Amino acid sequence: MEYFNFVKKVVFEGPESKNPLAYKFYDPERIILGKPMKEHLKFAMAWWHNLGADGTDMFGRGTIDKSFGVVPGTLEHAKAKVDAGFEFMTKMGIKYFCFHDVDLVPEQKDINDTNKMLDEVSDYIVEKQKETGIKCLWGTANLFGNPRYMCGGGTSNRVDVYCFAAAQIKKALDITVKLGGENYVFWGGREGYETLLNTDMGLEEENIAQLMKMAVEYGRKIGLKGDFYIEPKPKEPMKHQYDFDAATSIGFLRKYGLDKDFKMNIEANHAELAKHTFEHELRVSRLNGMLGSIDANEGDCVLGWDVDRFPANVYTATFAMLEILKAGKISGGLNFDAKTRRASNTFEDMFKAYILGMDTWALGLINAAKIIEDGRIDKFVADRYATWNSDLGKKIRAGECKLEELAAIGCEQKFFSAENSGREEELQEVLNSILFR
Ligand code: XUL
Ligand code: CO
Repeated sequence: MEYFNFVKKVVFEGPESKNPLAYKFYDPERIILGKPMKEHLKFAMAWWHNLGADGTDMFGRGTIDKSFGVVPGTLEHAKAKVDAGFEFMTKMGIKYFCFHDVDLVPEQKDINDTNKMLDEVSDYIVEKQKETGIKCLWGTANLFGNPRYMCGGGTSNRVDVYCFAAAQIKKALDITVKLGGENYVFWGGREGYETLLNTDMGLEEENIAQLMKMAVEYGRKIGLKGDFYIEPKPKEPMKHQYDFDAATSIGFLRKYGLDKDFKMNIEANHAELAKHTFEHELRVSRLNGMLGSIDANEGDCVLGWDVDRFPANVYTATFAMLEILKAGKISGGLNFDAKTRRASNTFEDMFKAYILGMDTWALGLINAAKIIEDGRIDKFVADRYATWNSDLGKKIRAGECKLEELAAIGCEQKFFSAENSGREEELQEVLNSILFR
């Protein structure tokens, strides 16, 4: 059965094209900085939004029919989603997908029944992978949807809930490895708290670290070779989430000796919720050798919550691609953890949304390469720190100075020279002239 008969294949037609179902900038074979675009941009489809999100919001029922012709909540529907997903990825030329356990099958009353369904549906996915060559970028367990996780999974106050979380993680790891999944994600939506009046923060953090350790041990035993990722988010659904941002998460990983196995999966909209820019989170991760993967979406500056819009902001994608290019190779890719708006309720909208996202990141890549090749911004930054290349600067950086010695030099200076402009406006103009020439 063909679900999306309005298009055979989405192909690159170039910026002049008026065809809404064609790429204007994403040209998979185009060489950028010595590598084809398709290698720079490992795009992935998020199973949950693309095959599951039906436009439901806090105020109203779904607007988008994702039944795919069968009754939702059945095994038949889970398989129809596989068919639709693989048709979508094949037509779009997307080579990867990401999933939560409960995206693949509806959660049953008894976890053993859910697990049996997962076995059957994952067998079916393996067949489709063999036919198409499509791979799994990462898998994860949903430890936030079911009411049992209302007080957390790995940070629950109850050991029985913690074991349930362990059972879901174990199975999600099994399925990730079975699907050849390259990496595994922890996103801690319920791993946080509402009030310290009822919370033992120290115990909760130690417990989730322990759960992560056990997950790494098991994952390595069954053959997961890639990275484990933490996906930081400051809040929503919880008021305080332990994985607030990259810096907090990296500190946590180092404290518990998890930093060799884990990296960051940075999501643009989560960075914004933490009042950071996306590129800030990427830079912090990169500088700590922890830039693993990306959830490519964006927020809305007028709204204060996680709206998971498809990325359209070319400046943001440009700054993000600069960080990725400077990181060199990352283990992950660009997962569109994004959903069409409630009123964009046709399957055509689904294709157009991914085309927008992929074209935006293609422009980001093209622009980032231009900025690197132009060199003016990198040179400005290097020059701005030139005094650190003096003998004194080198000596300080080598840890060979005492505070008294520097204080004496400081006191010799009669006044502060104000000739130290950061020239932000000039640099923004340089940026625009590189981007739009
Ligand atoms: C929620 C979110 C998740 C993770 C995976 O904000 O981003 O979908 O990406 O659990
Ligand atoms: Co995400």
